[in-house]
This record gives sequence, C-alpha cells and structure tokens, in this order.
Amino acid sequence: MKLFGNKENREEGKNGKASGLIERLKQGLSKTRSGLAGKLDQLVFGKKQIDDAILDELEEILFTADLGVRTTQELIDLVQSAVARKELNHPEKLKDILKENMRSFLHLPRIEHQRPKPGEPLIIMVIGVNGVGKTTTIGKAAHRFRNEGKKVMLIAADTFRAAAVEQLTIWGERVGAEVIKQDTGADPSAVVFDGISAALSRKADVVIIDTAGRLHTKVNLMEELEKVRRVVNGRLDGAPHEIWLILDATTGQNAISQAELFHKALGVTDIVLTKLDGTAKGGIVVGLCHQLGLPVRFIGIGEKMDDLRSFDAQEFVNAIFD
Ligand SMILES: Nc1nc2c(ncn2[C@@H]2O[C@H](COP(=O)(O)OP(=O)(O)OP(=O)(O)O)[C@@H](O)[C@H]2O)c(=O)[nH]1
Ligand SMILES: [Mg+2]
Repeated sequence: MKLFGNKENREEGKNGKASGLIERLKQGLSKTRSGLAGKLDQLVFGKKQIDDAILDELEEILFTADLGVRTTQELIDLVQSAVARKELNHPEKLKDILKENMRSFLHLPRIEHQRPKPGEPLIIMVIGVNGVGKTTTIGKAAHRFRNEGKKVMLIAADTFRAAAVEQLTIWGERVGAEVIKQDTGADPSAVVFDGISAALSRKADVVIIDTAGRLHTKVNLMEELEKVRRVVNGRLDGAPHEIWLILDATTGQNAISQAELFHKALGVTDIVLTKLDGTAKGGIVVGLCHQLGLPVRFIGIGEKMDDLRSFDAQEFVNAIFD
C-alpha cells in the first residue's frame, strides 16, 4: 500500500511539473493569447456562418498579433478556400483550421549544426542589435547547460559598452559559469582569442560568446562580428558551431528585417525570440519561421534564469489559442 502510494506521488509530481511548465508558458504568452484567442472567441460568438465581414475582422486580428502581411494573407486565403470547398462552414471551427495551418508554418526542418570534434567544446556566438536580450539569454542558456551537468564558460566580447562585462560577470556567478573578460575598450577579437584558448586548456564543454549590439554604425557592427567569427574559426577549426541571433519580440515586424540582415552577413543557425511575455505581438514567431525559413530555437518569457524555453510549435500554438 505504502509503495503504491509513493509511486502515485512520484507520477503526480512529474505531471504536476509538466503542467506547471505549460501554465507558465501560457502566462508568459497571455498578452498574445488574449489578442488572438480572446478576440477570435468574440468574433465567432453567436455567428452562424463565415462571411466577408468575419474574414475582414479575422484579417485585422491576425495582423494585430503581428503575423505579418504575407502570412496573414496566406491564412485568410486558406480559410477562404476551405469555406468555398464547404470544408469549413461553422465559425466555431475557425480556430481549429488556424491552429492547424500555423502549426504547419512553424514546422521547419532543423538546421544541421556543426558538431564539435571529440574533446573540444561547443562554441556558440550570440549576436543581435542592442538591448534585445543577448546577455540575459546567455545567462539563461548557461543555466540550462549547467543543469545538464556541463562546464560552461562565457566570453565577454562586448567591450564597447561600459557595464556590459559586469552584467555578464553577474550572470556567470549566478549560474556557475566562468567568465573570460578584459577591460572595457579592449579589442573583442583579442578577448575571444584568449577566451577560446582558456576554454580549450580548461576543458570546457560549452563556450558562449557575448558580443556588442551597438557600435558607431551598423556596417561597423557587421564587420566586427565577422572579424570575431574569423578569429574564433582561426583558433578552433569548425567553430563557431552555432550562431544564435537574438530578436526582441516587442519590435514586431522589425525583427524580421533584422533577421534578414544578420543572416545575410553572418549565417545564423538559430533564432531566439525574447520578451514574448511583454507583448501581444507573439504572432511574429509565425512570420519569422514562415517568411524566412529560419527555425526559432528558444523563446524568452521573462527575465529570470528559468525563463528561456525550447520552442515547440505544438505547445506554442496551443498556448496562444487555448
Ligand atoms: N520581460 C523580459 N525581459 C527580458 C527578456 N530577455 C531580456 N529581457 C530584458 O531586456 C533588457 C535588455 O537585456 P540585455 O540582455 O541586457 O540585452 P543585450 O542585447 O545584451 O543589450 P546590449 O548589451 O546593450 O546590446 C534587460 O532588462 C533584460 O532583463 C525576456 O524574455 N522577457
Ligand atoms: Mg549585452
């Protein structure tokens, strides 16, 4: 009897944790959810059929959630043709068809990452314009890797902004990761070169490089990031294995043009979309995946170290619709 009780408790504990995580995700995405699901419910309430007026309002709702013009139009076309084929006749089914199509827009083949050679660390370079959440994401990601038992080192290559090094150092202390740094104003390439050497000799498992988001000009920024990448590659063949582009969800469609720019200049392997908790523009995720074909790897739903989530299309769509 006692044993049985223990087992039940254990399973309850496990399920409790899973449902807690889903609840936290829903809470983080609540602004987007009330914009989408909330307005959709109002739209279909008491309506008997899908007419042009409903489609117009639906377009407005999707557009406001920042799915982007193209993605919104494609969804409206899909709904319209389902109505024409008599596959969709009742407004209450609208949500299902939207969910199904958004899920398929979000479902992208994973980009094959370069793997580190045996015994060598995984090197991740983190890029993005200023203030999007690079340093915070690095702290949260380091925490995830630490939870997997990895030895993590952080390289402070944002030497442009005063206090940037200090901010990374605080995160390093919080999550138990060593930070390789020099003074503000040092050459980022030199910091990176020394940092990779230190990581190799100290046998780190994962190295994450924090870079500047702002320099005197955008051209300057791209050139410097390119230089940092060359130095990393010169020090360790095959590295950086991953280049994470951090985008701020609250900037909406602007995030898409940033992604295009950075991807063209540096070849991004993963997108991290931050600050989804602070915006109703969560539909940007769909636009990003669908228009650029770049997969979202993580989403940020808060400022704490547990607030970085692996992106899962199914989970995301459920969280913003149900
Ligand atoms: N609510 C919320 N805030 C976030 C999230 N991610 C980052 N932030 C906040 O955004 C602000 C900027 O974050 P940073 O990590 O300093 O951004 P950065 O890209 O490193 O900025 P620079 O170094 O100036 O280029 C901080 O106040 C963070 O706490 C998130 O997912 N949700
Ligand atoms: Mg920073």
